Amino acid sequence: MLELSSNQWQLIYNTFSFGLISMLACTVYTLVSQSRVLPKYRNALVLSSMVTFIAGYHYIRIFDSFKGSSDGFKVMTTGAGSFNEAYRYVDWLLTVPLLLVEVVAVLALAKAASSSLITRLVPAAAAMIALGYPGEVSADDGTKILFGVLSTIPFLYILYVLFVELGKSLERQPEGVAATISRLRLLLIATWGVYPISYLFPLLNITGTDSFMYRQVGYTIADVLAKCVFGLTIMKIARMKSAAEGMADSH
Ligand code: RET
Repeated sequence: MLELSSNQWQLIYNTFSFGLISMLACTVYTLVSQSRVLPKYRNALVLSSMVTFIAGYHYIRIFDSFKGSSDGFKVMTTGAGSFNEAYRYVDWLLTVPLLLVEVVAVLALAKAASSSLITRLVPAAAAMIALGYPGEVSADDGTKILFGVLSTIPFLYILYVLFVELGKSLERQPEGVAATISRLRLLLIATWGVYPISYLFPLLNITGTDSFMYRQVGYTIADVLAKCVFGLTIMKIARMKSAAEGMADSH
């Protein structure tokens, strides 16, 4: 049982509310903007809509779980009826592979190059999340370290593919697009870094109400950046490439 102050409790509540509506609004925006990009980039937008839709659903569940596990400003974190963190891992298991496919889709590379990237990135992303989960739920430091290290291996592999291998295809992108893709990768590294750092909290003995609050608020902000702002950047890239390929600007 964590006894939050009313400010802490309300900050978490409001942050979840903000996360939920950001996901829903972003889903609508990328869905209705389909015709603003060339057909070959539309799949990237569909993927972004799917990611934020799935996340919106999970924020409803997380929000419900937070209210259901609260008694006043006290939150139950263990035992029956406790706050359910597993929703986040289920969410990542679905959305992280989709986010990577989204990046590959917006590049619109030759079919062989896209398939090769996807068949390496998707299993690595799934392995990273699946291996992190047993460590996340374990109370034992040894188990946490073991699964943390195992999960870091596919994480580093994903970064290698994105930064080293994908870098080669950037040279063939139209002017201005390469710079936006570089910014997209920076956004990715800055936001994805939040998750393993927060995983380390219990190992560093950062526990209690403050750490609970920072974790929930931090995850939610990272999720909005990694899914919504990321999706909007993908859309910007798709529009720049569509324009470079002769699509008349609708505005
Ligand atoms: C875990 C376990 C500890 C080691 C590592 C992890 C990485 C998690 C990441 C999650 C990314 C989530 C995203 C969510 C959505 O928008 C599983 C915490 C490396 C990178 C991008």
